[in-house]
Amino acid sequence: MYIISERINGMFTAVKKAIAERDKAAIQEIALRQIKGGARALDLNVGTATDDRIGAMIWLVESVREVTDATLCLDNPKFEVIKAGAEACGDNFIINSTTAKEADLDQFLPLAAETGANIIALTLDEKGVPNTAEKRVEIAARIIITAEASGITPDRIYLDPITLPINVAQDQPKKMLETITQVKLLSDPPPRVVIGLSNLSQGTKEKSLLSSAFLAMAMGVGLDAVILDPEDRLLMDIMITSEILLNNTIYSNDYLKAWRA
Ligand code: THG
Repeated sequence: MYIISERINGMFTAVKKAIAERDKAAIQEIALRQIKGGARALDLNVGTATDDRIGAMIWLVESVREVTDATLCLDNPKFEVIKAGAEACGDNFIINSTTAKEADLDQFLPLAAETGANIIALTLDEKGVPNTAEKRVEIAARIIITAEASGITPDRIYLDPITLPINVAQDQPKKMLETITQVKLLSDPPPRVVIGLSNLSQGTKEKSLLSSAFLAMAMGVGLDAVILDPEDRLLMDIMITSEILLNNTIYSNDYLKAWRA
């Protein structure tokens, strides 16, 4: 499983404050902790910390780059913010994200093509987030075809079936599992699939349990990557155990210890 850290996000009060005050050490400490926990990439999301999203994104990239070469996942809906982040990165970044809206694909796909970056694509279009798996798969197919025309092979696309909070959309997780199963059949090589796991448990009481159970299910139908907090011990234990059960890593009685080493 490709782990993307969710923690460098202006949604968190401490991060919001660090961005506003340009407290580099605070951001760098989170980055290093998340990598130690098992993150291979770091999602960078400035949130609402400042009106200057471009300046904040560049600052985040530069701050994190001082302490690690890990892949940076540039997370913003605005193309200008992603573009500025991409320039600050140079290489080794993921674009997070485009939608299937024509206006977005027209901007984000050429950036991915030019820079060679992998790109996350949300299965939503001008009509918003679809309510059915079928519609999401249809949008995914459109993304893959449009990307191929720009020279981006399906294995460079991380489709995101869009995770909604369980307390307002309880019918959605099952539809996401159906979507993941089906989009894997769309192309050869297949597209990859990523989810923002914590969206599921936003505003709920049993965050770790909800996240862990759903992660295991999503891995079972072919999830490739996940945005989460690797410092959540239960969640990571379930993730590592699921890798064992799917025969992705070799079993030993000390498999948890071995993975962490
Ligand atoms: N897909 C893609 N990118 C994404 C998401 C996605 N990026 C952002 C987000 N979703 C993933 N990151 C988070 C980070 C934190 C939380 C949820 C998703 C979160 N925070 C807690 C809450 O709201 O309850 C705590 C916040 C706080 O402490 O203030 O849940 O889906 N491609």
